[in-house]
Amino acid sequence: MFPALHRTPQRPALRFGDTTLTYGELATAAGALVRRLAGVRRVAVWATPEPETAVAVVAGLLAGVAVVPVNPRTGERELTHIAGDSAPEAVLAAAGAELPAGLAGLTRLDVALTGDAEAPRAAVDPETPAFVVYTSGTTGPPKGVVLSHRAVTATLDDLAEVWGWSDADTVVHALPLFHVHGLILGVLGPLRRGGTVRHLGRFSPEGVTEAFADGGTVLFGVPTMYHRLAERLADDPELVKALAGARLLVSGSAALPLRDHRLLTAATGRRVVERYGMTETLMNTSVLPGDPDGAGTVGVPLPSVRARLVDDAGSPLEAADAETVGEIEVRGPNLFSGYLNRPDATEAAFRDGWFRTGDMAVRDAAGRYRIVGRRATDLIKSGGYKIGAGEIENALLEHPAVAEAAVTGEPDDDLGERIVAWIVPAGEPPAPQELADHVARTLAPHKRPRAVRFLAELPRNDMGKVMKRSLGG
Ligand code: MLC
Ligand code: AMP
Repeated sequence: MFPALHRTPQRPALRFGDTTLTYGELATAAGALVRRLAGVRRVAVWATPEPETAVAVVAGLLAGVAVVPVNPRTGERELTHIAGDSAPEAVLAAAGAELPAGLAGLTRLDVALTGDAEAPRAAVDPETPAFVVYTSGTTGPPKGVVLSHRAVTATLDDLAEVWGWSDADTVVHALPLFHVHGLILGVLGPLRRGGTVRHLGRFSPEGVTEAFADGGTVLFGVPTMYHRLAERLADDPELVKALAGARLLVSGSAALPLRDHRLLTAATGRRVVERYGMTETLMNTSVLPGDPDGAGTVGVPLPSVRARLVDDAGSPLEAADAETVGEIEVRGPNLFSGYLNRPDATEAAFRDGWFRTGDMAVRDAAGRYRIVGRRATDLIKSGGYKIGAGEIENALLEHPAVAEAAVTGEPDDDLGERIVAWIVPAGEPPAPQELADHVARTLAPHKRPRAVRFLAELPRNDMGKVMKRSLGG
């Protein structure tokens, strides 16, 4: 997975704030943990935006132990579910990190940034699970997506080919390290190439400017981040200079609106390259850098990925007219191995060996896909996070002041979509902030409603089903 650990020990691998680790230092720090992981099958990683997370994940992969990255802000209920479902034998966390009660039963292994052990050189079987990453569905608690070493290396090598990604690149980002985008693309990607990761800790236009003034070459971000950069360009010549000097600007996890594409290109002369992926599939398509007509599309399938559009009956649509809408289905070595403990859900996700993404798209004559919507209205993309309406509704219904709840996503310039809770109160309406805090505490802060609207009753059809479209969802 990481040839540079042994090949170029002097080169910088990780830079988080003032902390830098070379490949040699990463190898010895991870090597020390590998020894302690003997006999472990699955390990949770307390995924703070710190170098310890990268060391812990590298150690897990070298040891052939499946890593379950945990959002350190996960609320009680979600954490109980993740820990119970994935049943890790141990948790890796930076020394001194305070862990919540939900992880208290696990053996704790402290991660240090120094060590004295050689990293193992033996190859891990490609079908070995590398990760279990939790992702929301329309209903129920999040599902654990099992990703093999094969899927991870296939996707990273495809991206390297298409983007000309090499050991000369320093990838700058501020993405969370418990999802595919920030962890697999943003940390493992540079490490597989032998280049450098520069993590900003938290996103800010100033941080981006500084990182590019100091050797950054590639920027990864979700559309919310690019939107915030776009809004700043008119008054910030240093930011313009930083982005204009980047080798590659990549956006993904949600659609980057054309308006932001245009603002960024007009100010910097650079085109933002969009790629399209999913936790279950890793990366499927990318705009080719240099394609002058790629904005507004997610580009073409990656070299080892096959993609198609199908109609409602599952029949392939051959049209390349940029008009005929179908669901995207994909197959290739990038695909996950299944949902953990959910053979039913795994089976339902495939049709004849093709993975059904749920994303609706058109294809143009050049083979580029343009996403036009989603099959499920109950999935919300906010800030690049996928969030199921059902899990938020269930959490809201547990609040004593809530009699009925429905959750929708509304367009939002900054977040893409914002979560709106429609509430029939049980008596005196609660303060909106109280409901937001309740969801943040139970599930996670990014799942909290950004607006709460009170109703006397929810609009329902004859079957009693809430008509979300009449709520605007
Ligand atoms: C706010 N906070 C609360 C709270 N309200 N905490 C507890 N209770 C409450 N009620 C805290 C937050 O934790 C956070 O803390 C701060 O307040 C601000 O939070 P926020 O308002 O949610 O941040 P926001 O501005 O909305 O964040 C925007 C963002 C973020 C872009 C930075 O959405 C983000 O990082 N998105 C990336 C998502 C991502 O990586 N998706 C990839 C999925 S993989 P503090 O301390 O931070 O201030 C995938 C596949 C693919 O999709 O294709 O890539
Ligand atoms: P997740 O399940 O969090 O991995 O999110 C995957 C979903 O994000 C996909 O099914 C798409 O709906 C969406 N997505 C990812 N990248 C893009 C993109 N570039 N444009 C539009 N949607 C995207």
